[in-house]
Amino acid sequence: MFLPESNNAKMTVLLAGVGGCGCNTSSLLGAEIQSDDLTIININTDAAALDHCSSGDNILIGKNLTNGFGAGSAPEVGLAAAEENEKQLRELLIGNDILILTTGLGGGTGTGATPHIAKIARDLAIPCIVVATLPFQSEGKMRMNYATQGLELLRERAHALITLPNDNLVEVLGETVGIFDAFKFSNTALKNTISSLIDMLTTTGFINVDLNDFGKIMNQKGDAILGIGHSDNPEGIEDAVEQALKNPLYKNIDISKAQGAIIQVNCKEEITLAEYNKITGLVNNMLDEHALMICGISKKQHLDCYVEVLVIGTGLTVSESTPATQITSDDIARTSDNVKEIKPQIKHEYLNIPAFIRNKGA
Ligand SMILES: Nc1nc2c(ncn2[C@@H]2O[C@H](COP(=O)(O)OP(=O)(O)OP(=O)(O)O)[C@@H](O)[C@H]2O)c(=O)[nH]1
Ligand SMILES: [Mg+2]
Repeated sequence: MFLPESNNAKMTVLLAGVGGCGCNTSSLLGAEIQSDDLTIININTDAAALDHCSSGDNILIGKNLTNGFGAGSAPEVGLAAAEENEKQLRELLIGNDILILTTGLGGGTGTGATPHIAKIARDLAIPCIVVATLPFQSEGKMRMNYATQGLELLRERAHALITLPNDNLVEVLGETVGIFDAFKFSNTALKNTISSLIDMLTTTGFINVDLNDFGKIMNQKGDAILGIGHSDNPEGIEDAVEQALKNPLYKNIDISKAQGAIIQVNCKEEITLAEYNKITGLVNNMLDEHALMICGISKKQHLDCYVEVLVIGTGLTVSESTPATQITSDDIARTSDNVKEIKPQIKHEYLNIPAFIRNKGA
């Protein structure tokens, strides 16, 4: 049960990247967001990969077990590594209102250690949200099997599980996309998703989505998905809602089946009541009449568009093996719009190379 402990209006968030992919994401986020309410840590069994994280605090797990050379694609080694450092991990978690774990499922460290860290959070009654990528089918059956096993454990232990299948990314981008571009795109999508989540949790808006609200929605059983839409002008509000509700990365999922939804509206300048009602009304019309819906709005001067609409749908079933349905060129354009250009924030080119390729010595 997701039961917030804190009485503070603001929440302290601990973001932990686990394994190569996870640390890539946490590192990217650390370079972008500075907030007193946010702590970022990079957790890995791979000492060399940790050395290249440009932000956040590094935690090397399983040093006695792996000598700092990684978990060698074995989730049981990732789990044992987390167990080796359990005391330290527990101490890091204590005192935070919410934990966000980000990882790439399919390898050793992320797949093995992330469910264990989620378990520690559950023992400590700290609400835990996991944002995870699923491997490409082309990475082989074994990686997908590991990922599926990791997902099962995370479904039991995390309060909310947001998955981003890597295969959907390539379909969205087209078959000819370069592998590095596909990963950059996916890392940006991951980063934007988590960054919006953190913003929503740590910024006090006019109508505030607080941890209690968040908890009610997150307690819906099943998977969660998150969609973001933008508009540069008042006329584009409907399109922004549509973008958020029809995120092509989740094309197998019908958001109208969500049992709970959080809608967060961010605006650069004050929007009208009619515009706010239009946004919430459009989402409401899409959902089942029994779905629980919570809305919030914040004014954000740094926003680079007129309005940003964020929708988290919960109580859904994400089928990782369902083949993708056809998507249109409109969907592709929308997704490219959603994912803003990656700014050159990372000092090391090294981090632009996907972790699991780097680990193969590329
Ligand atoms: N989107 C995205 N996915 C990645 C990236 N790096 C790895 N992945 C995915 O994440 C899965 C796990 O890879 P890693 O994160 O390198 O594995 P790990 O958790 O460090 O595990 P070990 O290296 O075996 O200890 C891979 O099978 C890929 O599908 C990345 O930069 N972006
Ligand atoms: Mg690794």
